[in-house]
Amino acid sequence: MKLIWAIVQKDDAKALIDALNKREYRVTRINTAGGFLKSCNATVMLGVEDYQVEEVMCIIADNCQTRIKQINPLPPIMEPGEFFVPYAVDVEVGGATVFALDLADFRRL
Ligand code: 2BA
Repeated sequence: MKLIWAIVQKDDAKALIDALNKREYRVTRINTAGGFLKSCNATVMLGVEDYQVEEVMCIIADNCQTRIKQINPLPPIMEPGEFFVPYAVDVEVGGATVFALDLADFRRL
């Protein structure tokens, strides 16, 4: 058995969960935030049999898009007479960051 953690963009989470539920996967969604962009994303957690891992990876890939986000770098500490020209930096985010961990036990009690 494997425990899959998929960190996905908030905009993709609903479609992904709907697609997983449609294939009868049970999932838990946790609202999370990335450490770099500090923006909200979603972590989808599911326990599956080993043979189901590849199907779940395909469903994640089919439902999660890569997007470009812009960030504005913080202005540096300025000396008098210096000036800072702010410019946005493009960052490519996602489709999804997925971890598959070996699962020792899995019960629904
Ligand atoms: P964030 O940490 O907010 O990162 C968003 C995007 O910013 C990343 O997209 C990557 O393109 C860029 N980025 C992150 N750290 C960077 C750095 N130190 N220098 C330059 N660019 C950086 P993704 O790689 O697609 O990651 C999307 C989200 O997945 C991340 O949001 C984070 O929440 C999670 N994640 C990614 N890798 C992870 C890891 N190894 N462990 C835990 N969470 C991870």
